Amino acid sequence: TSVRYAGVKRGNYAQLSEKHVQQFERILPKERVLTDPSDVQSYNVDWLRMVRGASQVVLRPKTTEEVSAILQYCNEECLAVCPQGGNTGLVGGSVPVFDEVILSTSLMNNIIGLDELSGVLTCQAGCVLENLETYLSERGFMMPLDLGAKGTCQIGGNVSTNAGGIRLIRYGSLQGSILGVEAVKADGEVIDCLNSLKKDNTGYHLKHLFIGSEGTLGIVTKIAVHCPPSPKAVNVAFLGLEKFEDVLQTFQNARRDLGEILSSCEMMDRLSLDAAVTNLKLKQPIGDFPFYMLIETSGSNGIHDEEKLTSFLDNSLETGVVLDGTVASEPSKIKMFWSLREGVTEGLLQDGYVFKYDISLPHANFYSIVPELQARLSLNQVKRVCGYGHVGDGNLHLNITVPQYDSEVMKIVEPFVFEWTSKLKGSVSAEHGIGFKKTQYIHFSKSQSSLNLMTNIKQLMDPKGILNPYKVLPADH
Ligand code: FAD
Ligand code: 2HG
Ligand code: ZN
Repeated sequence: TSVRYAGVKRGNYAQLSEKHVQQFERILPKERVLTDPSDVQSYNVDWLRMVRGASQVVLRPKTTEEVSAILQYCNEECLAVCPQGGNTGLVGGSVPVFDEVILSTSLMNNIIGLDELSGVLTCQAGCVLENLETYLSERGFMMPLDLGAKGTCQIGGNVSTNAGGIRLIRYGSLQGSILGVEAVKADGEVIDCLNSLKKDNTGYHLKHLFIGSEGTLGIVTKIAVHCPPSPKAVNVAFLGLEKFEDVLQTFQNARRDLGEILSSCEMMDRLSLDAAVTNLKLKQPIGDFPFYMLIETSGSNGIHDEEKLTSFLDNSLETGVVLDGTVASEPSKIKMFWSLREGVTEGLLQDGYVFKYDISLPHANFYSIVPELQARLSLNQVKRVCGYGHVGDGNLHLNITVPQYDSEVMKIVEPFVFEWTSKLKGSVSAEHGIGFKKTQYIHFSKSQSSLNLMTNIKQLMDPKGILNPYKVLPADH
């Protein structure tokens, strides 16, 4: 009964009993302890509907104190806990593997405040990213990150996965923008690193233990994030290109010609765009091309930005590096362009089963794995082999779709993709994390000594291993 996934065994944790539920109902009001299977079900399944847990209870705290009391009790009782934010994670980290208690942060959605002088926003971990964006835009600010899941993902989930997305090229990784974190350790102790200072070198930078550790070292309860002012002008160019070398050339030109106003540089191949256009019935803004790019500029002076963008586009078209293009400046058209890029993930899901890889590669080798895999896989085996992603940041999303899961395809693709990535000194997880699905591949991107240190840190912070077990660290560690 204890083996649900090949090779993964249930740890020696306590089984949930009536006594535990009663104690949870002392810590939280009854209606925030979900035990009815029909209420619990959706929390057990991930966004991709590819992994499924068997938890019997969902806890919905509203405060740090409640999270602390829950963890203290779970630690005493040796009950495993799976932290869950918006449940949009793509590596199976946000749902239980067996019967872990689910701790959902959805009701921890208070915005604490915005310091309009420094641009620092402080809020609880369960705030939905898009709601923060709306709150900020009403006050002349914006979030330094944006991703397709913004309507559902929560800032605590973003911090815990160190989410990347489409603005990273301009505003950098969350490791830079998150100034402070409050988190609860496995034993219930509240770690207050909720600084809102840009500069603070007083000892170890402990917030980084929680940024990107996917709920294995603590539960993030509050964050302070440094927010840039809203741009006065935004333009998005949607471009069609002949070959990948032209994509790279255009990226270089954009960096040089657009300089500080470049705020996004994304690419999609034809099959990726087709997943959004055909499967989601979206309108394609330009004709068919082997490659597409979205280039966004944001700045403080519209005339200046347009001048730069026009000269960049004129150049690109004159030299033939870009074959066709269209520019949007009105919010509705900008949104329409982005919905094509952001719809790819959902579009691909409609093909059937998706083999999903999120890899960092040197720019020169960014796309070559896509034609390589297209050659290795025949079209009767798969529906689609496509690549898209954050080309400006060297992050490729390689996706292979099949009508249903196929072990023959799997054998061709894995470990090939990981070996290819490792040989090029890339990363086997650029932004989605390791979660449950990638633990056995972490060594392709982490040395043995690094893995040992990770294990030591885990042991120190969560000696009973109750926080998000079976995730991030490989089973033999
Ligand atoms: P969840 O999925 O609920 O959890 C993710 C992980 O964090 C889990 O391991 C969970 O246990 C842990 N966790 C969640 N909240 C907490 C907390 N408060 N404390 C401790 N641990 C916690 N990701 C990118 O990086 N870039 C993208 O561009 C991007 N685009 C996406 C587009 C779509 C359409 C979808 C579906 C996903 C996309 N993702 C992307 C992946 C996902 O949205 C991000 O990983 C996001 O940050 C997850 O946030 P969440 O609130 O949904 O977290
Ligand atoms: C994106 O950039 C997300 O759209 C999802 O990171 C990538 O689904 C994917 O492969
Ligand atoms: Zn991405």
